[in-house]
Amino acid sequence: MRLITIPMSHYCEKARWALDHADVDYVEDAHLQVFHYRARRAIKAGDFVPVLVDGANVVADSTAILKFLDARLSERRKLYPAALRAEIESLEDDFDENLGVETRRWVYYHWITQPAREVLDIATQGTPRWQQRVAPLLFPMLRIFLRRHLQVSSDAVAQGLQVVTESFDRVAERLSDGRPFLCGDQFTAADLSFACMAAPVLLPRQYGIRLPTLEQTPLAARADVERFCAHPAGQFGLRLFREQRLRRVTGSTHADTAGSASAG
Ligand SMILES: N[C@@H](CCC(=O)N[C@@H](CS)C(=O)NCC(=O)O)C(=O)O
Repeated sequence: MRLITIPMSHYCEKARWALDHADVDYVEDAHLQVFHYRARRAIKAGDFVPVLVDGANVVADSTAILKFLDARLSERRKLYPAALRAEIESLEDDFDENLGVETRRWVYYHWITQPAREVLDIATQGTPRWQQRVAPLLFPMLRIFLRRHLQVSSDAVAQGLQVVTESFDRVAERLSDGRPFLCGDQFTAADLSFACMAAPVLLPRQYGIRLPTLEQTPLAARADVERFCAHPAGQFGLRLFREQRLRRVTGSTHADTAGSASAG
């Protein structure tokens, strides 16, 4: 299988985690933002990554990829156990469409003004060497494009942080009866999705690529990371990464890749 990604994308991390959970051999076809359009267009796979290519099957969208992989899993490891499916789907949808959109906006807001070298050190992990070479030249244009494309402004980020906080509060409320996972005793797609969509404000060490440390995070963003990491839902997300984020050694489709991922 081949997974087309933007390596830092938390939707792509969701698909990577599911592939690792399913213990499937795959290669990651990683591209820097905007360069991914080329890879995706080549297989006519719609507008977004992640896209999973399995022979003739082309599966676009992280949720569709989880469901595609779920069919291979034993009952005990299923991400969508039948009895809980509706509840899991509704939580997953909420995390993907609300929490994930706002944590992504928050990341771009804080990182887009940072020096190109620091941003690209994280963003280009696992991408082809030619993309790593041209990225610094294109960075000023990329900055303008992404800020517009993702509607990054201080007002939108302030409103978004409210959405993130409310989502964390709802998760904490759900867990307050002592259940180990969002839907009870079993790790499901709801947990996996929450952990990934929350990851930008938690910076888990087990993420599929190396994320910046708190010390490498722009000053203005640190208080948010500290607050969300200390929140009971943040503690839960970090625990999921520690205990459930199994890693497989995966290849890359880019023989000429430099600086590929190492989560440490
Ligand atoms: N609902 C989609 C969202 C995926 C998504 O937003 N992917 C972003 C990367 S974070 C993307 O491909 N953006 C490209 C673009 O906006 O043109 C999923 O779960 O896969």
